Amino acid sequence: MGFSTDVIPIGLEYIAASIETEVDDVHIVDMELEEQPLQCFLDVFDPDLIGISMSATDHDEGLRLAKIGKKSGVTTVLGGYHPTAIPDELLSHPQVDIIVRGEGELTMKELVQKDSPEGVLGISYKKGKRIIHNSERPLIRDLDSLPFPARHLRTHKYKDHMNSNGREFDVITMSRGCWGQCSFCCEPYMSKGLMRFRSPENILKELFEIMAFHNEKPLQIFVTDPHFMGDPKRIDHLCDLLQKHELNIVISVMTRVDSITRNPELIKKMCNSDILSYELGFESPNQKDLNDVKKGITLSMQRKAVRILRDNGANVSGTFVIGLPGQSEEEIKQFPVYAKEIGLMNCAFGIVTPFPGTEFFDSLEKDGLIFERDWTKYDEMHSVFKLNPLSAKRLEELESYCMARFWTLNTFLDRARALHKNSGDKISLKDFIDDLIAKVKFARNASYDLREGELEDHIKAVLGALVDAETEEKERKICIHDVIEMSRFLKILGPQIIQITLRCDSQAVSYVMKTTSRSVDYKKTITGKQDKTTIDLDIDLDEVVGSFNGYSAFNLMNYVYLFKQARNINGILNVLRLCAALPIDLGCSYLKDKFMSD
Ligand code: B12
Repeated sequence: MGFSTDVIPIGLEYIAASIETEVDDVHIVDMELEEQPLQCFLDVFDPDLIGISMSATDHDEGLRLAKIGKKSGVTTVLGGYHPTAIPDELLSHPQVDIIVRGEGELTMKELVQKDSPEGVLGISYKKGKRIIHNSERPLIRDLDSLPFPARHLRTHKYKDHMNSNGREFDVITMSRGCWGQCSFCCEPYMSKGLMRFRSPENILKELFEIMAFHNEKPLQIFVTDPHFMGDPKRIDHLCDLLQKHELNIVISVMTRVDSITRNPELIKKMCNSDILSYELGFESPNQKDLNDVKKGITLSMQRKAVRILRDNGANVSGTFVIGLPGQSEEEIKQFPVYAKEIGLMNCAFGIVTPFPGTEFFDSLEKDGLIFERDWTKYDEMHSVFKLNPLSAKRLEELESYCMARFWTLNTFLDRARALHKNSGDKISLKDFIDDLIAKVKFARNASYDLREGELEDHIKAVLGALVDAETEEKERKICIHDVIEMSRFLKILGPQIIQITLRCDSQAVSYVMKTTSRSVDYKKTITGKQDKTTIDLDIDLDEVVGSFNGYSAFNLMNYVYLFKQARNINGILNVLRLCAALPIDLGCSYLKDKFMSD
């Protein structure tokens, strides 16, 4: 998910805020985005201590940074979910001095005050050759007592790459912990099932501070709480405050399915208070899986939750985990079918990952099933434990399959229709294409980075999924012109049969659309290509995914050899019509790109 949004280091900002008054100087260096090497910052700031925030995937990188720090004689401290789970393993590395287990604010403050780890609760450290684990620090009960995150120390502008809604982006933490006991989640060991809540007044105060930080510009704020609706009464009061102050902020949250089904009236109020995007953990369409992972929800709750959210005009996203013990290929292929059937508008499928410290890890470890010890592979995109009868490679391909089978053209249309239901307006062609391109960019960047060396097999799984989806979606086809405002587009384009072919090696899948000057008569997805067309575009996926120039350089149309592919003068005229028909700014930039580069 780090490919879809810049990750704002809010944990470090909390820690910086809590020690700011105790030390001469504190800086936050975001090594995800920074172009300078760490050594430059060590040379300039000359720190006594560096603290490194780590998840499992940061294991190697965190140790690399600690090594650089240690070489400069700096005390190194690691914190976050991963170090909390495996303090002994990390302390076995000579470059690591101290681990902060659990929440860091009070522990770090006491550490810098005392200038020694001895007796500081929540710390593990080395004394000679021995590793000492101090007792646990109780969880922070009064979250209102914490200073707000030190946003003023930011040196980057963070963006949500999936939303081009023109709003600036930020994150906020309104509660901590989750009382769920899902066996694969890190929260049970991090928060011991204890939820803590900030008061709505304290949250509002921070929202005002965030608005001032962004110079009162319209904002989109993501709430980091794993279970936003843990205390519905407080949320109800927060909604009163949000409505009273009419802040220009749209809010995205993560919560549990059962909190939605238990509080349908509150959902209505939340949506009316601009809490509009909801991410829910669905995990599986099989009750047995839900029971096995102690999810504590039922399939009918899943369905009901989606309906409540859609009825209130919310954007509803779901996450699923594939590869739980006992799942077969055929079962996994049904995950995206179910996700579409219950009406999810956004969906991600991850490979179930036994993070150390979780109950799931312990049970697989006991049975000797974990074969991968490279923690950087613990990213929910790689298979790390034995799963009969599926191979690790096939499971990883199935992850791509599920994503592709969910994200069909029909899904984009359904989500556009649902999001515009309340206003009654159709979505503009430009907004529709922007949404589509954002998702294609995300898929491309994530695949290029994480599926290196195996891209071809993944692309083939994707092409297979698109054709399988066609069969299953036949009954619930949505008319493009009913959802997208395209009367001008169709008038200029006129009657055409457009074929867009995606190919990899000898495998090809084509989208075929027949238009008149007023409607899109049909759209279908076929294996291979059909002969009778007026506009024929070929996209070589290997070429698209393989040429990587960073986030911004990707322009889908660079790879569509529109004009080169036109077979005769009529073909060229039809392509010209297509470019002219596209929304003015899109059409112009495509044409400009083509003529400038050819
Ligand atoms: C919000 C969230 C996200 C957001 C982040 C939004 C943002 N900040 O901009 C998004 C959706 C982008 C995201 C993405 C991912 N996430 Co996430 N995410 C979370 C979540 C729900 C809350 C984390 C949070 O912000 N907490 C609030 C802040 C204040 O707390 P904090 O960061 O933990 O910091 C505190 C302590 O940890 C500690 N601390 C942290 N760092 C340091 C450093 C030092 C020096 C010290 C002393 C202390 C310390 O002190 C801080 C203050 O108390 C957790 C937990 C959960 N239940 O799901 C998962 C979680 C952290 N994510 C996880 C994962 C796997 C991912 C992804 C890999 C998912 C994916 N497959 O793409 C990506 C990774 C992205 C990346 N490049 O890092 C795992 C990590 C597991 C692990 N052991 O490593 C978690 C634990 C979920 C889980 N499976 O249980 N995530």
